[in-house]
Amino acid sequence: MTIANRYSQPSSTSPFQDDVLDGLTRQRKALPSRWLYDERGSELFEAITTLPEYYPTRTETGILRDCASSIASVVERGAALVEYGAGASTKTHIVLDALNSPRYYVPIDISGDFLLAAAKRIETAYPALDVAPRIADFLRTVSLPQKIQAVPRLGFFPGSTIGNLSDLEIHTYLARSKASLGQGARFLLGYDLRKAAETLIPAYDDAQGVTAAFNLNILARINRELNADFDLSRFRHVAVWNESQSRIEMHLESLGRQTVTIGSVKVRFEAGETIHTENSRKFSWDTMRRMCTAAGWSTLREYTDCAEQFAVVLLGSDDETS
Ligand code: AVI
Repeated sequence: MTIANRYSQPSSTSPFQDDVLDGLTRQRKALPSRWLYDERGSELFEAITTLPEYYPTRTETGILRDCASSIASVVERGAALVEYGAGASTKTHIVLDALNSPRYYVPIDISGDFLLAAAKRIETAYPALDVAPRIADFLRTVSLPQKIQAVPRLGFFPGSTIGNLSDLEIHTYLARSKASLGQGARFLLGYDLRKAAETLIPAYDDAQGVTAAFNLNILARINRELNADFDLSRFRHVAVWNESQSRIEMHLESLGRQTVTIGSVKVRFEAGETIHTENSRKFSWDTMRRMCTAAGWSTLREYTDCAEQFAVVLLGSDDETS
């Protein structure tokens, strides 16, 4: 057995294992948030979206309902909707229902089973639509079906998932999606706005403990998939508002000094030491406008709810105006 440090990692065999061993042997322990979403994590996230404290999902859905016809009015008839994420949610239906005879639906997701099941549901609900799912990590370059280049294209990235990305990831994603959607494309982006910590903290640390279970589930996943022995009762979920970075951070705090074994590696925790598991960034209108502009998109329309909690923006090519 070895006590792990950044330079003594055994050769590992999967991206998950690489990330876990790398992240837990850093001085400030951290895990990439994408590993929160195994089957159980995805179920728990679905449950989070219906919590009374978690305003983003219902607020964005309300904005899309209210603004669907305005959005549809700037997308030509017979368009392709390209959704980044598995889709088939209420939000997808709102946009598809509002568009004028949409022709193609291209959902993109890394999780093949989830994607294909979601695509099937859309195919059943919209028999006239040509559904062409792409199994891919949309943070990398995705090749879109050639046939959609002949029709108007609308990219769709709802859910404020953009807030889970770093500046560099956002820039790369927005620039790549612009290049692959092609000239004249439109893009519909949902992101969360800055607001008081009194609203944000309960949204990420709810009374029923669903977000805590979602966060702690990553330790259960490490136990199961990497032969580890995390005692989940010796960690607690913490949500912190980081004002200077404008983000909610999720952490798992060690409730005492302890050593955890992951495969053949031992990892030590001091009491109070945390594993940083997720950033959820909250943007000002200006910050997001700047990021979109830097990636070659112009802001055509901006929509929000009456409490200005959440934003949906419609982007176009930088040489367009509405
Ligand atoms: C998926 N993502 C947009 C969620 C968020 O709000 O950042 C993930 C989440 N984490 C805790 N609650 C929800």
